Amino acid sequence: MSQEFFSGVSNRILFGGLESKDPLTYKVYNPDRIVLGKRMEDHLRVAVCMWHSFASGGSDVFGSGTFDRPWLASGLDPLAAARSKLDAAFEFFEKLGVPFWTFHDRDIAPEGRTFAESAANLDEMVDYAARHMDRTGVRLLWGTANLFGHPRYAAGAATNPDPEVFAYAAAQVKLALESTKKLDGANYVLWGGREGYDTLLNTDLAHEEKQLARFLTLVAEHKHRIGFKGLLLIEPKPHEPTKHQYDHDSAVVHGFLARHGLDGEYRLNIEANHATLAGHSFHHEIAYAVATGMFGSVDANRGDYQNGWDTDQFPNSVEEVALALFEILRGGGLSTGGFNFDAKLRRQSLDRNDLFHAHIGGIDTLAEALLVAAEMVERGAIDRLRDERYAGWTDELGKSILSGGATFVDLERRVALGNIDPRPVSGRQELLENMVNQEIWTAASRAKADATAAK
Ligand code: XLS
Ligand code: NI
Ligand code: NI
Repeated sequence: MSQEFFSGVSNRILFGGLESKDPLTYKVYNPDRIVLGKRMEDHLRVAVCMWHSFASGGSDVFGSGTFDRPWLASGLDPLAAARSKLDAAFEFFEKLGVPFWTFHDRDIAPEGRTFAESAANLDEMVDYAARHMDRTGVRLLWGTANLFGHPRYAAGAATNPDPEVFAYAAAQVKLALESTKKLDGANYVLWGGREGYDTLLNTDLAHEEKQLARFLTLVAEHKHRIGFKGLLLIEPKPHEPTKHQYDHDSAVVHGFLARHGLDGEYRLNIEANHATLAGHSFHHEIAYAVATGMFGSVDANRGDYQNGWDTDQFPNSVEEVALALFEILRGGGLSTGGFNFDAKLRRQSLDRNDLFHAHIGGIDTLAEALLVAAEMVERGAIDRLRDERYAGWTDELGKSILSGGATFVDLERRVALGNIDPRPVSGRQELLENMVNQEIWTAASRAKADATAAK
């Protein structure tokens, strides 16, 4: 056993219930609790991310890292440091009791002086991670490649004006995909990174679109060639790091994929904060993906409504997550996807235990939101009002329109005959909003009653 890093937490974090005075317990998350016939853990499929939680030091544009992450110190042997980072990470996953983790290739293995050296580093660290996974039972939700950190990708990876950069990125994704397969990953993620532009004055949009489509086609081809069974996921984001990112939001990505015949190969990995940045609600992005059959997985961080950048905070709004989960449950739930915490501590959160508090709060928020969403589904009142609103479409008129049977000529004739005279009806928005709040308050008081009964 390697050196213990999180020595302030000696045991696994357990369910303590609402009355628990111990901040290092789950207040709501109870992995074995059955919700709509399924274990809570299997509904949520929570994953911890290497990137923000272990690979970043807490630097921002005004200052260097603040976090106590000794494996990031300068002058260490890069592979020894990479091993300590994974040791600490797996100690954390195990103590937190989560079923999954996620990584970028460069999060777990240092970039070497040559491509061959980077490849060898990755190979070695993938084997090292595999041993930790076997030992702990923690599984891989997704792997991905970092195609944005190195200066060679300053003008993009797949959409770089230089085909040599395209080739380099392809080689890197090939290895990251193969590594994900080796670790039995449930999905592989592509976030655009620097696929976008800073100024149109130097950018050939049509050419870059062709390049990106080619790249995504090659990824899908290689997935099939190696027999990777997981889903390929694209993560939309409207801007940052580039002024405009091609994968702006769910609908834009869906349109792009459909335009290039790739919508059967990819699903969406939706990040709450990216929805905020796109001027959408998280609810909208999830609902769009579910409605179009494009839903895959969730990056569960939240943004800040005053800041225009990706603040990647841990989720803490039950309402926001409950609305998203309501759509996910109605769509049949998560299959290979999960909820990963692509979220980071604030720069002043310096204690080792802060990483626990952040994840415990985020996981409890998901758990409470799941209870609310499950109630909304079970009670069915919101669905009934929605169905009522569309009831006309099940009548003869609605059916003949949708089946293509009725032309404009037919419709004009019917209206002119005077037997069509629509009357506006209420959209009942306030009533529906009250019903959501009622579920939130009910779930809260039920949890309180559970806690009292347990005493
Ligand atoms: C950055 C993205 C990134 C992806 C994985 O904003 O959220 O973290 O999730 O590359
Ligand atoms: Ni993000
Ligand atoms: Ni993300």
